[in-house]
Amino acid sequence: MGNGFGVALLNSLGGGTALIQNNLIANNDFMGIINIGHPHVTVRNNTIADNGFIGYYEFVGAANNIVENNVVARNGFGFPCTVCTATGIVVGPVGLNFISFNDVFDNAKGNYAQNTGAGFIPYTPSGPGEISADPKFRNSPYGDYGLSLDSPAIDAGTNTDAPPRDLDGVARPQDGNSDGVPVVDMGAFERRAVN
Ligand SMILES: [Ca+2]
Repeated sequence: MGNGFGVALLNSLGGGTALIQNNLIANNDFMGIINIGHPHVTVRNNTIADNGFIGYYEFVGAANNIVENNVVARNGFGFPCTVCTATGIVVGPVGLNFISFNDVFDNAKGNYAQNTGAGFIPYTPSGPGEISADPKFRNSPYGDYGLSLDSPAIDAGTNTDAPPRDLDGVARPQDGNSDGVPVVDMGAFERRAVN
């Protein structure tokens, strides 16, 4: 937190893969996650919020990436960008990604776009489960990005491939909405079941 970038992937893994999960990436001056040139990256169960510029940004060569179970909220209020049409999730020129089960909300310039290299164009994520609703962090001004009891991100992710514990070590999934079915929450923090 409080850096220029949260996570930067700069084409250093060659043909390998990368996994970014269970991170709180907040209040950085610039991008939350910047991915220049990496295919086969998985971005899962991160809370990416209140960063000055774009929450998740891809550029040339980045494709076939999985972006799921994240909260991407309130990014882009600290950096002027007249050509940007989104500051939530911006995919690269190829745009072949698997984007599903994210809460992408209230990003300054818009939630989704594709950067073709020549400019930003509209982008609609392919996957199911995308929502755009206030994630209702418990107390984000004081750094608490856990979910309030009435957060729409609770039990709204996918259990498939979700990490077995959250950033605080809480076991996933928990039945956070008391409907009898434990489902993973979006973001880095899993709300404990009441009972
Ligand atoms: Ca849950």
